[in-house]
Amino acid sequence: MKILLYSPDNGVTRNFMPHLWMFLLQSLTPPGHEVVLIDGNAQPMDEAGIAEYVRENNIGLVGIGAMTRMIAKAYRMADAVRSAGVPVVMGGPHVTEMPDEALGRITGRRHADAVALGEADETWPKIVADAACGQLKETYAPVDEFGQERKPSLQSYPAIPWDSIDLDQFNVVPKFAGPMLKRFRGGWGSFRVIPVESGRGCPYGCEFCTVTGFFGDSIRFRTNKSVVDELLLLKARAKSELGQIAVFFIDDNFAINPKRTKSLLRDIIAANAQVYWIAQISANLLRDEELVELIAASGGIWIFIGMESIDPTNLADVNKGFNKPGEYAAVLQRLADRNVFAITSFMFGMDNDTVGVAERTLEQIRTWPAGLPIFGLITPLPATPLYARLEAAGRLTRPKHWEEFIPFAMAHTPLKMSIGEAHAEVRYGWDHSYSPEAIAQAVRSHSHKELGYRINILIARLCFRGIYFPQMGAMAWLKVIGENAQTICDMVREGVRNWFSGLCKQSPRSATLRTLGN
Ligand code: B12
Ligand code: SF4
Repeated sequence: MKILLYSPDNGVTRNFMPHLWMFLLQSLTPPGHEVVLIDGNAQPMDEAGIAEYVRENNIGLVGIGAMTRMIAKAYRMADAVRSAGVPVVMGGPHVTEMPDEALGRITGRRHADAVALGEADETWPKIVADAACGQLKETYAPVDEFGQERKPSLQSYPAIPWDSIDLDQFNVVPKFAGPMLKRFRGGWGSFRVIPVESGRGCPYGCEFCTVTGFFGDSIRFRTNKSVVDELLLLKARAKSELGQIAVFFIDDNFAINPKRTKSLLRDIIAANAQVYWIAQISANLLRDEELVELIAASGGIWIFIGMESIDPTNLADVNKGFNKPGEYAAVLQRLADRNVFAITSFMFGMDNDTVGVAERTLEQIRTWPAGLPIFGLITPLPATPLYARLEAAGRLTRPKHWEEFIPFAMAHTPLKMSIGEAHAEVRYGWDHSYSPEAIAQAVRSHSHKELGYRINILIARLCFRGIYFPQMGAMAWLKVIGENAQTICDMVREGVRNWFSGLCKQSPRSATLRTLGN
């Protein structure tokens, strides 16, 4: 049987990396079946397009996975596939929380023939076998023989064949520039961000987050060896293609067990498996100097930190009191001292937020080493404690906000400001962090560092700007480049000057211009 795994886009931003579940399920598919992957972010497709694709390619089963914000598109695509006579199985966080919606038990509008609840590592082979003999069941749940939920162990994690998977659709280097860039400093003919997981689960239970409910508070890890082998495979592929890869460790909290994280990072260094990597780590765990040293030495370049708010009352309200705003500056300085930078994520519209929260937050941010601040709105995702609290209080204004996804729009009324005011705060945060002046200032603030680090900050800021300001397509990019021409030209001039004067001495970690460990 030929199986298509499809991940929808959200129509607003392009993900900079593919979703891991597709590669994982592909690797877990029993022999005898062919699996093709399409990520809507890389290969935009509409309903007619997917129907035509499944017909022309003789697809026998389509698997669709989606987060809540992509679910409306996922359902439309599923409807189109089913109209073409091909069965659909859906999985992922949204349908796990709302299986009846996908199966049409509430509205009568059915979108999926089957849903895979929770982690599907162990149920996927069964789903494929049932589909192959035309006996798909409605629901597949990861349970043991007594009907108790079973979380898959990651000890026997499958080897994802990164050396042979077709990754063309995930290369962010434009086709025309590839051949030329292959010869540039260790090879930049391709650049891909690849998702890798080293563990699952987070026990912290923040009120707005689905992770503790979905993956559970039991934390599971892969063996160090299997992670190291995966990095070596990826590194070898990038080298053979004269390209680059960066790895996003998608663990919810990569350092949730600092002892284990340190041992993994030591093993990565010992095996010369360093690649540039990004991970999510909560601020409280970054107090540990040794951990931060190892992060830098093993290739860590960006750490995503869910700061959420600079107001301890807000943090306590959402059960994230372990975040201490008073220590944010020290944590970020500790990282920046080792040339590791932070993606700092904030949510506005929290219960103690009042008008002016964005400027108050920016005042703090301006005192920190410049990184990548991002701003969103607190969103009640289905099955979270936050959703239940707001529903009980009658505060949900769009209880089924996912039926009509609107980016950066509240789905409930904040307590101390209006919905419109919360939206304006988010806009203020983005406007004042991603204007050409703000980008130039962020780059300048690192002028004591090598050029490579500043190029890293510049490119990252230009890309992240697109999370809020629509930036899809060549024209949008040309406009952004034009607006930031001064900063870009300054850096090009400096690079050319350095090159001519032979002063371009790069440290082993110089951010964007060298290949790690080659
Ligand atoms: C990496 C990540 C990202 C990456 C990008 C996603 C990517 N390309 O991988 C970035 C940082 C960009 C990101 C952004 C966002 N994310 Co995010 N992200 C994650 C994270 C940490 C890991 C995802 C992952 O790969 N997990 C590992 C894989 C193996 O698990 P999985 O995807 O769930 O797949 C398993 C099962 O669900 C199932 N399955 C999944 N799909 C399918 C499909 C089929 C057919 C089947 C059978 C089974 C199946 O099988 C898999 C194996 O067991 C998750 C949390 C988490 N731990 O999952 C949050 C998470 C998915 N993100 C979340 C959110 C809310 C967001 C944002 C909206 C945040 C924001 N406010 O901006 C944005 C939206 C981005 C967008 N595209 O529009 C939520 C989604 C909740 C929900 N109900 O939708 C999660 C769960 C975290 C949370 N806080 O609750 N995210
Ligand atoms: S620390 Fe992060 S992953 Fe863990 S529950 Fe809180 S928001 Fe979710």
